[in-house]
Amino acid sequence: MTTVTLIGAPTDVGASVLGASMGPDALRIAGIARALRALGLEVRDAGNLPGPGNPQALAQDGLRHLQEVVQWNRAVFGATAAALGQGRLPLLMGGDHCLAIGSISAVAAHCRARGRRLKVLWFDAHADANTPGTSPSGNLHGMPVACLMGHGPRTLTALAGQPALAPGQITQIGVRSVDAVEKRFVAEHGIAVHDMRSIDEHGMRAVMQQALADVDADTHLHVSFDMDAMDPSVAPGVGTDVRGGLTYRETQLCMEMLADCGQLASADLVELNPALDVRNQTAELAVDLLESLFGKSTLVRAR
Ligand code: NNH
Ligand code: MN
Ligand code: MN
Ligand code: MN
Repeated sequence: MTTVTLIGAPTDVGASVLGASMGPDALRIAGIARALRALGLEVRDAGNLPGPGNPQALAQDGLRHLQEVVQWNRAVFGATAAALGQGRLPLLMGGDHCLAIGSISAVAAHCRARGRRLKVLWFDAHADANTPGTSPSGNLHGMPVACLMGHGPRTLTALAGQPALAPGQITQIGVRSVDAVEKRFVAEHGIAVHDMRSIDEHGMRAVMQQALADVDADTHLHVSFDMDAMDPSVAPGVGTDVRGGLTYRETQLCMEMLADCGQLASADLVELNPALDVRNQTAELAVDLLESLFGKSTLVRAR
């Protein structure tokens, strides 16, 4: 049986807009634990990690709140490693997307120690591949992909001792906003990006088949889900919305295909911003998607 540990990381220190710090409680209020238990999973809510407040300071050397981001990511790294060490599936409830540096670094170290292949599926409107030198904002939630590949401040790139990911280990889905210089990083590293145009042209089924083509029985699959991947008409509770995003059904199909592949072993649900939401609908949507990700299906499925 899959056992899940919910890890709350209530912070927005990596973002420009305040409010993602309320994400974990919005997910709890939307019934995340109850919904997963109803699917037969054993769920433990580890509560919220402690960490520093948001100093709302200006960028220094191209980075905002580096110290605070490092502290939060050390906490996330520790909690993620602990859950994995207990044979449980860590589900990080963010918080902004800078926290994926900590969760995925822990996952990478875990996989390295066990000789397992790691594959990350990154759902996002953004590529999150800025570096301190290219970021227009200095916000670290725009840099986790570069950091995980070894480009960024050492305190973040070396969380797991060495870069967590090679470019071939990550596939991005839903991208539609990439900064000018960030585009070069994506191209030069050959990151697999299924942007919205590619989803329009090929359809989500084909895109997901391609994204999962190299996932086998030895693969640890990590899903990092930024709620702004979805269209703002269905997911208004995010800090940096970009029109033209994933529809409800496109996203559900992704989750259903991920459940069918059977290799999910860790996940992040980030960038949910209750301060900008309408009646908690984006949190409820997130719970809906997580149910599908963890195997809820309309009909009995022949596997
Ligand atoms: N690319 C912009 C930046 O680096 C925006 C990033 N915002 C996100 N990323 N929400 O997922 O600041
Ligand atoms: Mn993101
Ligand atoms: Mn984003
Ligand atoms: Mn490189």
